[in-house]
Amino acid sequence: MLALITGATSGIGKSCAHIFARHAYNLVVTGRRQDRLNDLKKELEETYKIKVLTLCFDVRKQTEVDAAVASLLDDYRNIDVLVNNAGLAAGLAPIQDGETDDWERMIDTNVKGLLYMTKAVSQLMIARKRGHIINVGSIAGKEVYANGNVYCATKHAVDALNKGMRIDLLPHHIRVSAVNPGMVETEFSLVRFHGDEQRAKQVYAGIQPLTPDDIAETVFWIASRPAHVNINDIVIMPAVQANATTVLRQN
Ligand code: NDP
Ligand code: 8X3
Repeated sequence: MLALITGATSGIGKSCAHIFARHAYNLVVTGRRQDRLNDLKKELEETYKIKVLTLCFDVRKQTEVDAAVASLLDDYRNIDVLVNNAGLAAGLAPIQDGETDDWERMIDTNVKGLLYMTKAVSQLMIARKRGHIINVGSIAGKEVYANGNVYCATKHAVDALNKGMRIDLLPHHIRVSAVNPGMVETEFSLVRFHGDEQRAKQVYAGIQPLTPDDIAETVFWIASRPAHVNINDIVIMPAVQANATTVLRQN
């Protein structure tokens, strides 16, 4: 079995790579940081005795996405599971003050990048009449919170695309699922706050957030259901988070 995981250099994607490898999947792992991809390949191949191919590209650039997928040879074209995970939030500001560069990064990565990956990989899946696409959405795709405007919009788009893909790919025997997490401690907040470590730390102060492994286990569980079962959509939250904005903190 073979899984392609986008955004495997950190956080949820990296944890997904570990859990699929532990279950004897061979992997294609992607991201923009080749050094991290190299380290991950070495670690996974040594630990789990599987095969790992790294593809370093930016999901925002369709030519890079298409070239990366076209470069897959032989068995690496037989992708059983695509985890559309690469994504980010950039900024947390009222709409009138938002940085347009942040907006473009989020829209280009979370929506257009996911679309480019899906188009390229689903064509390989269609040829084999099998496959499973698992989209990493967010609680921000189910609810809108103050200052989350554009990030929430991109994740609402992922929610809609998850539903649309499931309809369009049904005749081709391709399953489509989504995992929508609440707060997970990764590099997410560091990226959102443009490298401000203090501000990123505050997001998780006084709570036990989800771990990337919590999400990866859910992704793998979805991928490992029997062939006649599809998990459409899961929302997974820390026990101390009731919805996007209601969080029980201990001071
Ligand atoms: P991280 O910042 O830890 O990981 C993000 C990953 O996405 C990295 O591997 C990064 O790789 C990759 N990535 C970002 N932009 C690009 C790009 N343009 N091209 C290719 N790869 C890219 O965050 P998380 O693990 O938390 O985020 C993973 C997903 O989970 C995202 O879609 C996020 O929206 C979602 N999510 C996160 C939550 C959280 O609280 N952490 C909650 C709900 C959803 P590189 O920089 O090497 O390119
Ligand atoms: C990440 C979780 O609550 O910051 O998608 O939107 S949240």
